[in-house]
Amino acid sequence: MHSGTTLTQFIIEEQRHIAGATGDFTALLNDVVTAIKTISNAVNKGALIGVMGSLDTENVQGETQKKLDVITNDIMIRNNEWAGHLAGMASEEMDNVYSIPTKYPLGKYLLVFDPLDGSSNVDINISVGTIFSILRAPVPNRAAAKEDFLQPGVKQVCAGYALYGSSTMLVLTTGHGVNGFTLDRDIGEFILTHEDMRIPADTKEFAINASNQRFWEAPVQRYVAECLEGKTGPRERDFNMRWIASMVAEVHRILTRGGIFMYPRDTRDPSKAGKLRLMYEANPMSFIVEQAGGKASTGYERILDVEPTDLHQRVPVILGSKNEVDVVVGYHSAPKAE
Ligand code: P6P
Repeated sequence: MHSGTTLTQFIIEEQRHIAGATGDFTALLNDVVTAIKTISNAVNKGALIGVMGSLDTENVQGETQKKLDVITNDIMIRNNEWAGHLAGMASEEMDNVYSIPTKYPLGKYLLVFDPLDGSSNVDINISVGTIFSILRAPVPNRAAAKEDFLQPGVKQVCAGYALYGSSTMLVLTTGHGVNGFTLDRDIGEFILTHEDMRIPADTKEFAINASNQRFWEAPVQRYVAECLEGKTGPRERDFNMRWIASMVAEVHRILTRGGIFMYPRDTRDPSKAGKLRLMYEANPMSFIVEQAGGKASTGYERILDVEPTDLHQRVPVILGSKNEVDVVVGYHSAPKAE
């Protein structure tokens, strides 16, 4: 018999912190967790059950969909649509908001998610994840319209991610710190293994896709160049670099040992403002990072303060160890070099 606190126990205790939370929140989070366990099983079996490879369809982002993108999206929908806790759902894989079928009751929360982040890695067996964010519906028990989802990240009730790696982990916050749970497959329960996760204020490890270097804006060019200069440059220390191309894995590494992750604005398509999506990647991850003592900025403003204008809008992302994020943000407000 395990001695650790189970996620179920933890959620019930957490619910006491959330103003106005009733059993609804606990039951909703349990449904999300059931979906995550089901996704973990599908991802873990992989080729054994024929879920590898791509479809000949694209999602709203114009990205080719993996079979698992669609399968995991369906798992999130099917596990969360029926219980009466939600007024609607939104996903990276769906153009429009998902309306709860009329046969089911409506509830007071909104669930926003990226069902399988980093899915381009799934065929090469690199860690992927699920990212989710829970908001309050402006009008409970009424079918939510797209506008109801367009709330700044500071309004999130809960944010979390599942990491399908060497072990399956669930990391979440409800605004009172960050806690990590590891799936014990023998009993089908998540057990508290990483209590009160904190991001070190300083780091010597940066993460960015260096192949885009020629498209970065000047402040990011300057920051990365100084990292590469190491001891011989103005930062007077050597840096290490990582890039997994799976945001969930990058953020988990930063929560575990510090670091800074950047997917900056890119001059190729200024309208895109970067690659990562605000509502179901940047906002939930920023909530988690801030709750663990880190910082998350677009370079120009706190990510959690960004007022959304579209369900699938993108933002530049600079997050992680707060003193390092401050350096990059400082370069964004420094006078342009003559
Ligand atoms: P690139 C995965 O597709 C993702 O959305 C994030 O998980 C990841 O950090 C980023 O894109 C990787 O982007 O351009 O390096 O493939």
